[in-house]
Order: sequence, then structure tokens, then C-alpha cells
Amino acid sequence: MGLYRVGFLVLVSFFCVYPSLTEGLVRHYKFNIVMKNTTRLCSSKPIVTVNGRYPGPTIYAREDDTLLIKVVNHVKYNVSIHWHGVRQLRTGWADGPAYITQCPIQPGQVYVYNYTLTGQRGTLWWHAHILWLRATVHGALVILPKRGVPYPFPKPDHEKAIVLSEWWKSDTENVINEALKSGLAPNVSDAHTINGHSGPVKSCPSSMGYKLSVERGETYLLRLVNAALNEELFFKVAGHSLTVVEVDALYVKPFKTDTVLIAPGQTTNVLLTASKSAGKYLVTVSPFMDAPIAVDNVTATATVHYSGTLSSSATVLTLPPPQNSTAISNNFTNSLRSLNSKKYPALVPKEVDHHLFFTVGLGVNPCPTCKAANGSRVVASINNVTFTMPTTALLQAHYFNISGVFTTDFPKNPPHVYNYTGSPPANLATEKGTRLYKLPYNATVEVVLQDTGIISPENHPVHLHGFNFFQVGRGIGNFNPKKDPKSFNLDDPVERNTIGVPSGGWVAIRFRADNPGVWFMHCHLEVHTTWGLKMAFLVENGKGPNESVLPPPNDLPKC
Ligand SMILES: *[C@@H]1O[C@H](CO)[C@@H](O)[C@H](O)[C@H]1NC(C)=O
Ligand SMILES: *[C@@H]1O[C@H](CO)[C@@H](O)[C@H](O)[C@H]1NC(C)=O
Ligand SMILES: *[C@@H]1O[C@H](CO)[C@@H](O)[C@H](O)[C@H]1NC(C)=O
Ligand SMILES: *[C@@H]1O[C@H](CO)[C@@H](O)[C@H](O)[C@H]1NC(C)=O
Ligand SMILES: *[C@@H]1O[C@H](CO)[C@@H](O)[C@H](O)[C@H]1NC(C)=O
Ligand SMILES: *[C@@H]1O[C@H](CO)[C@@H](O)[C@H](O)[C@H]1NC(C)=O
Ligand SMILES: *[C@@H]1O[C@H](CO)[C@@H](O)[C@H](O)[C@H]1NC(C)=O
Ligand SMILES: *[C@@H]1O[C@H](CO)[C@@H](O)[C@H](O)[C@H]1NC(C)=O
Ligand SMILES: *[C@@H]1O[C@H](CO)[C@@H](O)[C@H](O)[C@H]1NC(C)=O
Ligand SMILES: *[C@@H]1O[C@H](CO)[C@@H](O)[C@H](O)[C@H]1NC(C)=O
Ligand SMILES: *[C@@H]1O[C@H](CO)[C@@H](O)[C@H](O)[C@H]1NC(C)=O
Ligand SMILES: *[C@@H]1O[C@H](CO)[C@@H](O)[C@H](O)[C@H]1NC(C)=O
Ligand SMILES: [Cu+2]
Repeated sequence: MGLYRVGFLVLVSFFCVYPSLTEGLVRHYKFNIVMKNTTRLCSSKPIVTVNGRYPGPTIYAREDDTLLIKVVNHVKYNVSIHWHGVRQLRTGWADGPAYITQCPIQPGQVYVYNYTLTGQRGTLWWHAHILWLRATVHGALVILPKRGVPYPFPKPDHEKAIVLSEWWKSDTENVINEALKSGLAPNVSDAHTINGHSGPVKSCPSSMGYKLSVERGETYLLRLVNAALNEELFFKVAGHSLTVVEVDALYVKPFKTDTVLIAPGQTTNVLLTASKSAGKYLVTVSPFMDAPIAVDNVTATATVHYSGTLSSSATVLTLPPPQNSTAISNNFTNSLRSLNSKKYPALVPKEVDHHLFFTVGLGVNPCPTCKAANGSRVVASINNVTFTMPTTALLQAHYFNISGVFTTDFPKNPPHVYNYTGSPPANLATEKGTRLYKLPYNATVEVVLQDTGIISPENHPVHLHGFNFFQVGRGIGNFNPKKDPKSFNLDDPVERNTIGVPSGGWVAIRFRADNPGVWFMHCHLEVHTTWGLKMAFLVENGKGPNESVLPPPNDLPKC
């Protein structure tokens, strides 16, 4: 039994357990999905939580560990949990998106997620992957390097997970259900949170802020997670620059910045050196939106508090960047480069077997009952296909040869060529379908994700399950297949699992399909996913001994 660690680890301070973690272990965690009455913004409401906590518990593990996470559903909702960014090599059964890789865990049911953390180290996170439950069901997943393997940057004195999120005064299921009924966009959130706290805001001046206590001269590795449903966020600390060292559990060439941009689904590790002698310094978390789309513009605040500084002393302030700061956003994004060292090379596919061009954006379909929207509803699509959720999980349908659940004719290109970022076509309707794109094992893939201007251009943080990919190119306007590939970076492009498609622009990503299974790709703005901005890749088994999907576990939930 000495090889086992149990879930109560998460309740103990990280600083106590960190030195005792060895790698290659089986670690047990228990996630009780329970309702919890919580007070935020001067009001209280019951929320869905893991173990009664918001944000949920941080999971600590090392590269090569196997995690056995027993999820027990005590609430009235169907639940599933996604381990965002974990590659899940051959273990798609543990990936989590409901109706993609598993049927949901129904009320009263239990499912043990069983997977190994292979070839990854850094900050990832976990969240519910059904309905809008991830609004409150989320937490950090920290993968430490193998024992004795240093970080490729100066060792920090301390480490801290900082989870950013959004808070609605209303029940989030009511928010999205109201929107689906009306056909219009859902209400924006009422505040942002930093490790669960908004700090004082206009609607609730007594709201406490999160406090990061620091010692002069020491360095802190902040593991930032954007768990917000619908908003890209700026993160700033007054009087301190931040050194970015990792994104999405992949090391980058370190660079200094005043402002971090982080999209929903992404993680960013930064080093903060407590370089002042004393004082309190404001931390701001505020939205980035450079299109005419409503966002929650309430800035969340926290403080970096030097030891020995009186609570009553004045806080050194900073202003958050203006909401529409495209230049700051681009500057940050363009600074990201893979570390690409001997130990951590950037294995960018140089040849491409499958060239895909996907338009991502909104649409409008008829809806006779949607009175508020004059008989129509806003939808979203990839290549004009609004994804229809099946009632049988796709991975089961694939593995057990169940026909009639999906087709494998997802279009490689949009059905019509038009000026994607110019004036929209006359007909804004989309088609519906559960269409997958099939890839042979080990194929190399390039996907150009092109934003459209339908209704409005907008940023789309697109997340691919089962893989990391390289961002080989990025631009504004329409992708030019003749000119743009000439300036692709195939040497040290940033590698990640969630990429921001710029408002009115495009990104090009590349990956190798070396993980058999069914892998979801979708916008990580929850509102767009709900509207249908999602599809899946079906990666076939290879011929080799370790190139097939493993058999499903016995307790896999049934539909
Ligand atoms: C939460 O509070 C409400 C009253 O505000 C109460 O009816 C309900 O039982 C409480 N639920 C839990 C899980 O504590
Ligand atoms: C976890 O999955 C592995 C196969 O990947 C299997 O050998 C092991 O028995 C499973 N553990 C449990 C507790 O189900
Ligand atoms: C959404 O906002 C509108 C306008 O403020 C409000 O009337 C409505 O109750 C809100 N819906 C929910 C579910 O909170
Ligand atoms: C935030 O949005 C509200 C509602 O649209 C607006 O009244 C307010 O001026 C905005 N605040 C800032 C700081 O932009
Ligand atoms: C950003 O918004 C402000 C205030 O709404 C406006 O004055 C400014 O022109 C905008 N900047 C850009 C670059 O669009
Ligand atoms: C761009 O970032 C660099 C550091 O990465 C910084 O020195 C410069 O001031 C930034 N420029 C803008 C416009 O934000
Ligand atoms: C619905 O139609 C009315 C009258 O033409 C118009 O004022 C309103 O803006 C429309 N609403 C939407 C959501 O298109
Ligand atoms: C599904 O079909 C494939 C190819 O025909 C076959 O190899 C496999 O054994 C079948 N799987 C099941 C579970 O029947
Ligand atoms: C597409 O639309 C944009 C914005 O209206 C315009 O600047 C551009 O010239 C158009 N491109 C083509 C090829 O028509
Ligand atoms: C999308 O599909 C719908 C339904 O088939 C069609 O009417 C519409 O023209 C298509 N739009 C585009 C931009 O391809
Ligand atoms: C995958 O393809 C690459 C060439 O693109 C080849 O070098 C490698 O051996 C292949 N791997 C497997 C497991 O087939
Ligand atoms: C929960 O999931 C099961 C299996 O897919 C489904 O039959 C049931 O309708 C779902 N329950 C709710 C409340 O959506
Ligand atoms: Cu989107």
C-alpha cells in the first residue's frame, strides 16, 4: 500500500507534500460532486462543486504517474470531467467530454478516471465537460517534472495555482437555458474571480480580494489558469514584471511582460520576483474583447502583500489594459516561442498529409418559438456545420462499430468561398450534423482556423483534445494559401492545446495524429460550444503494438 497516495493530499498544503512526491506512482483522488451554498457578490446561491470547493481542489502529480480519480455524482445533473490538456494516449475513455468519449455520470453513479501522465509536465487543469457546469466545477492539475529533473528556468522559492473564473449571481444553468429559449446571447457574468474572490466591486464593495503573501527577494511560480466560461483575460501586477516560462504545460523561451493574456482553456506559468522591500501591490484581472460583443467589464482584484506590511497601508495601484487592447494582446501572443532545447525539442511536422481549412464563426437559423429573436436563433459552426450532439458517445460508437451515430465526411474546406472577414453572405443559415474527420494513425495535419465576420468577428480560443499542436502562423484578414505559408515558423513555434483565433483573422496549427481515438475540437468560449462550434477527429488505430485504443474500463457510464 506504500505505493498509494490518497485524495486527502489535496487538503494538505502543497508546500508540505511537494518534496515527498516521487514519480511513477498510482495516485488516488476522490471527487464528490456536491451542491454547496456559497456567498459571492453580497448574495448566496447553491453551486455545483467538487468536494464543496470553489475553485475545486488542485491535483498534484508527477510526470509518469497514473491517476485514479473516483468521481461520485451526488447532484441532480449529469456530470463528466475533462482533464484539459492531458494527452490521454490510447485512453480516450478517460478524456471526459460528454457524448464524445463517454456517456455522462448520472445522478448517484460513480466513474473512475484512469490515466497516465506521459511526456508532460507543467500546469493543466480539469473541468466539467457537460452543460455549463464548468462555471464552478474546475481546478488546477499540476504535473511536476520527474524527481531530480529541474525546471529549465531558475528554481522558484514557492509555487501557487491562480485560477481565474467568472461569477454569475444567477444559476448558470438558468442563464444558458434562458438564452437557448430566446435564441439570443446569454447574459454576461457579474464579476471575475481570482482563486474564488472578486475583490471589492461596485455591486459589492465589501467583497474581499485574494491575497498572495510574499517574502522580499523570493521568487514565485504562479500557475495561471483561465477557467472563465466566455472571456479572454488580462492579468497584471502593479510594479512587477512577469517572466513567462510555460504555456499549456509546454516550456517556452522565457520573456518578460507587464501583462499576460490568457484565453479560456489556456494556462500560463509566470515567475514573479518579490523585488520590492515592502508594500501591497494590486493584481488586476480584466476582459479582452476587441469586437462589438458584450462582455463582463468588471475588473477583479487581488493583492500581492509583502510580509511585514500592515494591512492598513495603501495599495500600489495599476490600471487594467483597456478592454479593446488589440496591440497588447498581439504583442503578448507574438512573444510566445517554444523553448526548443535539446531536452525539449519542438517536433514540428515539416510535411503535411492533411491540409484542412476550417471557418469558425456564428450563423443564424430559423427558430419559430424564439420570439425575442424574431423567429431565429444564433448558432455557431465550423465549415458551416453546426455540430449536433449524439445520444451515444462517439468513442463507443467507433470502438463497438455502432452505425448511425456519426459520419466521417466532415468537410476539408468551407462549402462556399466568400470574403470570410468581409461583408457576410446573404444567407446566414448553417447545416447540422454529427460529422467527423477521419485521420490514419500518425498522419500529419495542418488546420487553418479562419474567423468569419458573420454577426461579428470575434476571438475564438479553439481547443483540441488528445494532442498538443504548434501555432505555425497567424494573421489578420483572410488566410492566403499562396503567400502566408511562406512566413510560417517551423523552427520554434509555440506549442499548446488551446489557441486564440484572432478577431477577423486566422491561425494555422500543425499536429501529428499519434493518438488513436475520437478527439473533440471546439471553441472554448462555452457559449460558442453550446451554439455548435465543435467537431471531432477520428484517429484510426495504427498497426504497431501500442497504437490502438485500449479496451474501455468496466465502469464506463452507459447512455
Ligand atoms: C442552501 O440554502 C438554502 C436556503 O438559502 C437551503 O434551502 C438549502 O437547503 C441549502 N442547501 C445546502 C446544500 O446547504
Ligand atoms: C487502469 O488502466 C490500466 C490500463 O491502462 C489497467 O491496467 C489498470 O488495471 C486500470 N486500473 C484500475 C484501477 O482500473
Ligand atoms: C439576464 O439579464 C436580464 C436583464 O438584466 C434579466 O432580466 C434576466 O433575469 C437575466 N437572466 C438570468 C437567468 O439571470
Ligand atoms: C461596463 O459596461 C457597462 C454596461 O455596458 C457600462 O455601463 C460601463 O460604463 C462599462 N464600464 C467600463 C469600465 O467600461
Ligand atoms: C478602444 O475603446 C475606446 C473607448 O471605447 C475608444 O476610444 C478607442 O478608440 C478604442 N481603441 C481601439 C484601438 O479600437
Ligand atoms: C511588447 O512587449 C514587450 C516585451 O515583451 C514590451 O517591452 C513592449 O513594451 C510591449 N509593447 C506593447 C505595445 O505592449
Ligand atoms: C426584432 O424585430 C424588431 C422589429 O423589427 C426589431 O426592433 C428588433 O431589433 C428585432 N430583434 C432582433 C433580436 O433581431
Ligand atoms: C469493429 O470493426 C473492426 C473492423 O471491421 C473490427 O476489427 C473490430 O473487431 C470490431 N470491433 C468490435 C468491438 O466489434
Ligand atoms: C474582404 O473584405 C474586407 C473588409 O471589408 C476588405 O477590406 C477586403 O478588401 C475584402 N477582400 C476581398 C478579396 O474582396
Ligand atoms: C450553409 O449551409 C446552409 C444550409 O445548407 C446554406 O443555406 C448556406 O448557404 C451555407 N452557408 C455557407 C456560408 O456556406
Ligand atoms: C510516423 O511518421 C514519421 C514520418 O512522418 C515516421 O518517421 C515515424 O516512424 C512514424 N511513426 C510511427 C509510429 O509510425
Ligand atoms: C443523463 O444522461 C442520460 C444518458 O445519456 C440521459 O438518458 C438522460 O436524459 C440525461 N439526463 C438529463 C437530466 O439530461
Ligand atoms: Cu468561439
